[in-house]
Amino acid sequence: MKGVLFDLDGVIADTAVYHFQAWRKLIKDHFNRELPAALEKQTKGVSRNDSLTAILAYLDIKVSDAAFQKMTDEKNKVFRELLASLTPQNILPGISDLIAQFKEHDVKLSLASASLNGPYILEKLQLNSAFDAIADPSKVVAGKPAPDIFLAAASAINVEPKECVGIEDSIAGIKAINSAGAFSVGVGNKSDLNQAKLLFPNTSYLNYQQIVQAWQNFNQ
Ligand code: G16
Ligand code: MG
Repeated sequence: MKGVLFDLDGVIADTAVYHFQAWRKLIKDHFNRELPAALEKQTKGVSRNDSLTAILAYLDIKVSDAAFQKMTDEKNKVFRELLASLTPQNILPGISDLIAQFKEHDVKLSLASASLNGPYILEKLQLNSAFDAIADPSKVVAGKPAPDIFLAAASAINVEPKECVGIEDSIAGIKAINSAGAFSVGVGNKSDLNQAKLLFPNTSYLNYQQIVQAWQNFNQ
């Protein structure tokens, strides 16, 4: 195992809370409608545009392209305001230790987040220097569940996908890792992430030795 492809939201930090808070505010402000908590799952790991598409489909609302663009910009503005208070204390439990273990074993770290705010979030968490590369989601053709962002993240550290593990909390993300040909490590529950090759209930359980062992067994 030579590389690790990290999802950001839900794995490194719980920015999903801020994403959904920003979507809720946007929908309340524009349509005076509430979003059910269940919709959060559908926007997890999914690009900004695909998230709004899913939300509007749920609400059965159609908007013009210009209004759509305005709404995504507005959501991002609120999201960025919420991110301003982010500090290294927002790094999820177990992640700093796991990163240290990877680095100790010369495993390269690459970010495979759908978020265009990835570099800003890593900066706020003071994790920039830990990463060898950040794949640019604006340069990939198709978002998760397509494999593109994970392929880009592996390529950015010059490691073959099969020599990488990908760590994800979303259904779309696990599918993307599997299609990229990397070994998928899920963080979450089995009913959602049943396609993950290795699953941990939350980030505090992530364990370097277990990950390496499972990757080796899988590739034997
Ligand atoms: C994250 C979130 C998604 C969000 C997407 C795009 O993905 O899980 O909810 O819609 O990024 O974010 P932004 O609007 O900041 O570009 P990931 O891949 O880090 O889980
Ligand atoms: Mg995620």
